[in-house]
Amino acid sequence: MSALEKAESTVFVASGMYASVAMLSALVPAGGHVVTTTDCYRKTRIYMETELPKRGITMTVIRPADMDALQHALDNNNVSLFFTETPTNPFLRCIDVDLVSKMCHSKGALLCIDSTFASPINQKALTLGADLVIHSATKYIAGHNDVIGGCISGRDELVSKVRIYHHVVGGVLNPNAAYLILRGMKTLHLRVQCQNNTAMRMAQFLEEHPKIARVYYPGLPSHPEHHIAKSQMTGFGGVVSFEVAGDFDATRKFIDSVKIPYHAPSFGGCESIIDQPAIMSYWDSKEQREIYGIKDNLIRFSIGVEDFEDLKNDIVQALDKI
Ligand SMILES: *Cc1c(COP(=O)(O)O)cnc(C)c1O
Ligand SMILES: *[C@@H]1O[C@H](CO)[C@@H](O)[C@H](O)[C@H]1NC(C)=O
Ligand SMILES: CC(=O)N[C@H]1CO[C@H](CO)[C@@H](O)[C@@H]1O
Repeated sequence: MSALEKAESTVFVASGMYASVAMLSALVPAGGHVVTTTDCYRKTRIYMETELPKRGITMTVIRPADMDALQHALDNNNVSLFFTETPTNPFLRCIDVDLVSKMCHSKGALLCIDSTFASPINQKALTLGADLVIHSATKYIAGHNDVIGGCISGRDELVSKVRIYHHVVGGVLNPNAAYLILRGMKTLHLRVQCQNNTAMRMAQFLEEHPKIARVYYPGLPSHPEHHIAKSQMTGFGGVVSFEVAGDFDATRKFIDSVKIPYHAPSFGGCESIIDQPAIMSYWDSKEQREIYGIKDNLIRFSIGVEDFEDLKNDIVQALDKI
């Protein structure tokens, strides 16, 4: 992992979520201030909103492209850390890592990138200026939808602080998970290359389809941060989000009609996975859906290693049903 991310040091832990928690616990002092973005893995945001205040840590949440808001937060607070995904979940927004690292460093703040959506094959955030990179190894790294794990990479001085916290608290990766991750990583470059290619073709195909209202994929020129993605990524990954031209029920019918992808809330594995966030990861909170722009017709499609034509034909027959 250190070789892939060009890091001095890496610590593997029990899950991606725990990697974030351990990093925040070890590196953000009581009374510190953190900045994060609106579009992100929901549990990370819930953790930051509900747990960090207990240690007197305050937070600014910015829109992914709002660099003025980041500068404002840095100018008006003693910011310890900017923690963001790029690409983000579920809209695949991209943050200019080189730019934000310079902004953070000039104010003495650390930059931690959750690079799970990119995988270390498509993006090496440390070489772009980040201080730390986090992955949910549950996704591309292990790549088989059968194991949970996470890791944190960066300079030894920073990763050591996380390791010391981790050795006290637990959250240890179990040996079988470690074995499955090592085994999965042998094909990481092959899987991601295939997923890059199939997802790009799928995004282009969906964007042209009359029953699709909108496609979110950083490889498409229509994506708001396509220029950033092109400059800092070598591929755009396997997740394509899109909105079906229809209401909640049409979208549910579409999801129920696809035959190849599993219905589940993860991504990055060999099997394609499809999910309707309105009734899965965001089912419990209509208010949150509205705040974060999660519409009833939004679909998150994680492309596996199946043949493009098989997946396309499956999508076509499911769209024909609505
Ligand atoms: C899945 C995910 C996590 C959490 O990882 P787990 O391994 O499921 O705990 C954190 N960040 C992102 C971006 C994720 O996709
Ligand atoms: C900012 O916070 C750091 C700890 O993260 C602390 O060492 C430093 O003294 C603080 N600076 C100011 C100006 O309060
Ligand atoms: C690193 C990598 O495998 N990148 C590939 C991702 O997919 C695109 C095609 O869409 C290739 O051009 C990249 O080489």
